[in-house]
Amino acid sequence: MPFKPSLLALCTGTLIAGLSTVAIAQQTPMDTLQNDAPNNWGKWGEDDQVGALNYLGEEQVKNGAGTIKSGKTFTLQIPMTSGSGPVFPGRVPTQHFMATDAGVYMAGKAEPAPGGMKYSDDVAFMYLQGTTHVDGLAHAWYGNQIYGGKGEETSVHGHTHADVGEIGEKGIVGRAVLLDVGRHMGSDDLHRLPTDTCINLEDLEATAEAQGTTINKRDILVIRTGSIARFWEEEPDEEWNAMNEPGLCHSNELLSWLDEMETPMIATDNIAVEKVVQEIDGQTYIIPLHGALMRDMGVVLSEIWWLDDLAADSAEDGQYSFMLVAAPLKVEQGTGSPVNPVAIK
Ligand code: UVW
Repeated sequence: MPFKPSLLALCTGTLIAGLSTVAIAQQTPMDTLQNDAPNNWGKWGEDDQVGALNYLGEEQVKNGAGTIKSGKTFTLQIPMTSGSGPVFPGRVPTQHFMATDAGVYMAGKAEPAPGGMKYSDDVAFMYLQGTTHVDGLAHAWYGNQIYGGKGEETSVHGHTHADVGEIGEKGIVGRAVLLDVGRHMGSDDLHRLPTDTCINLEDLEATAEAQGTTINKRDILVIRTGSIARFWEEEPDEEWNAMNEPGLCHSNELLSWLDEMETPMIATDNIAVEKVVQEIDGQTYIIPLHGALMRDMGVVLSEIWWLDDLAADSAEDGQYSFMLVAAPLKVEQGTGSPVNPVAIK
């Protein structure tokens, strides 16, 4: 039944507008789903804005550095191609334009600078989640509360709480493990999961075991499905489609494990970390893990990573742990930010 606010609720809502506190929480199927699931609101203080990233401190940076053996580096962003890229329905790929190039000199519209120098300039229009990106904790919510229990009105005209700029301020540095579920459970040739595959906790554990990887508390989890590579293939096994990509599926076991492991962030090579459409107890949910992880637990999500080169190298040398450095841009009040993460082995 749709939520119908009472007169009292409306009056109360008006009174509290701007206070970033919600007096009457709207009820949704997500509330039922999340009834017994972990919730970290208040764990790092009432005004915390970076959630489980608080688990990443100096010790975790040193643990990350401790994994470095060869000094090999891998950049994990997909290419940003003007007008083309895997994006969630409703978004458009980055549009990139030259504002100044040799054409302006050739057309006589500009002269070289004294001394002979010329220069180019460019400009882009982009969804900040239109490439490899990190989401701010305020990016997705259910009911009328975002991460930390703040009111959803904090998103209006720019997030005034838990925006991605806060994560940009902190930066993301630590020990990460690659869980190549695509290689462990997917096709022999492309090491890719079939579309619509649900990845569960036991799949993560089985993958770690097959790889001989120890997952430590506070490790950043980097999960490979093999899915996003379809986007660039001329003859993919299936057309890339945001709505049927393989991904994590909601379960209390998974959430409790992530909570016990004090997981700060999950990054994946698919569009949404999770399987976008999930059927749970006869109810359809779209991106329920965004609600469970981001809103309720403060676990940071990062998507559309390019993991195939790192995964191939890991399969060869057997090293699945590495130092991860990923600094999103300090987009004040932003929902998300492009990022080019670097893995150092
Ligand atoms: C979705 O919202 C589906 O993805 P993202 O978290 O990247 O915005």
